[in-house]
Amino acid sequence: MNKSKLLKLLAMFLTIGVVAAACGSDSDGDDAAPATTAAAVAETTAAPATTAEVEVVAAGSLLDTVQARGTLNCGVSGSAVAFSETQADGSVVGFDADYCRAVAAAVLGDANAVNFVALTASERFTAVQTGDVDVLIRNTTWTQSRDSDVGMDFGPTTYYDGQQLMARASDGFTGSSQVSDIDGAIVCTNAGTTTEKNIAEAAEMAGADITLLAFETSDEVWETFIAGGCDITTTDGSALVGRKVKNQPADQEWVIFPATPISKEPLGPTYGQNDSAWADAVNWTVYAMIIMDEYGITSATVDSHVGDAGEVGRLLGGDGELQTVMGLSADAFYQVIKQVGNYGEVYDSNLNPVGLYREGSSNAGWLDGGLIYSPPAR
Ligand SMILES: N[C@@H](CCC(=O)N[C@@H](CS)C(=O)NCC(=O)O)C(=O)O
Repeated sequence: MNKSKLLKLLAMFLTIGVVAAACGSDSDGDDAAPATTAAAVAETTAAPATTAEVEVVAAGSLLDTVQARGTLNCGVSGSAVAFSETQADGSVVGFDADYCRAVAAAVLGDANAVNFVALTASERFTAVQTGDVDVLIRNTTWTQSRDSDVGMDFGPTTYYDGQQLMARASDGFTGSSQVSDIDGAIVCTNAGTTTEKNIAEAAEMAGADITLLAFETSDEVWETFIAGGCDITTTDGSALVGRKVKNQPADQEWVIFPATPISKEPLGPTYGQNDSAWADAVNWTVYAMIIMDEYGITSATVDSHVGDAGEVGRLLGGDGELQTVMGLSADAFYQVIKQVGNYGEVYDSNLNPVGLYREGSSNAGWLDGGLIYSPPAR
């Protein structure tokens, strides 16, 4: 090994040491320390390899690791109604869970090759940093600090959400209530979330003096709210809708407000930063599902579109396909649509049952006035 290579490797190990120390000082899940994977550092520091040096500097993308392992480790909530709910048999169902399956179908050809890892909000980023999960698909909001300081990269937004509040109608709240109306209230939420920070800031700006109780698990939040230990609970609007459907006791009436959410919560997949091949695989899985939604091609009809001309044909593995150059099989996205479905199928099957519909919402396709949009497959 020549001297310059030795110095570069030394620099790589020093960088990893700094990262590890920074991780140790993390006390707040939402402000977790920067994560830099060994692979990413190696990629940025490695000099052109000669044959003799290959084994020393070889460090590939997580894509290679996942394909060699044959299973995708996917971080989810496990208790997010309609997004990721762990069942009695250990399986996980929901919108987020289906995106885990979609990535497994694209990368491994098998939507069932997923090891679901249930994580609380404050555990989630550390699980990515330590490599416990390959991708996190857990009601996670894309924010500036998570994208930079926390060391994550974010894939396409799969659900445009916003934070709202929920209270009992018997306490005088209605769907038109505002944050200024919660003065003196005890508010429950989850630790390590954007929610916790947004409500503290919104209440202060609205001149409402609140007591904020932050719990590690969502179940604790809901048990406390139902028992009357807090007047208000607050989180992503989709979670409030799901919990109202699932947990509202017969003798209580819960109301959600304000009508316009207090924040933007774009939710989608996230993974460790600086691994472009892995990011591309995850991102284009989502984009392929969005494009097939635009064309109205579903799991039931996809077989009759293999061999189509243009974008559809390319995405399904035909002439001009671009999947193999990404390290995927030519039919990777055919497998996604066949085994899991397009964006709309996954949305409707998981979210319509709790009363969340795309029509008229930001989650409609761009041709229908929504924000769901993909770059072209070309
Ligand atoms: N999107 C927010 C909040 C994410 C979050 O953890 N929300 C909790 C509170 S709703 C959750 O998903 N819980 C699962 C549930 O609803 O039980 C973030 O990324 O910080």
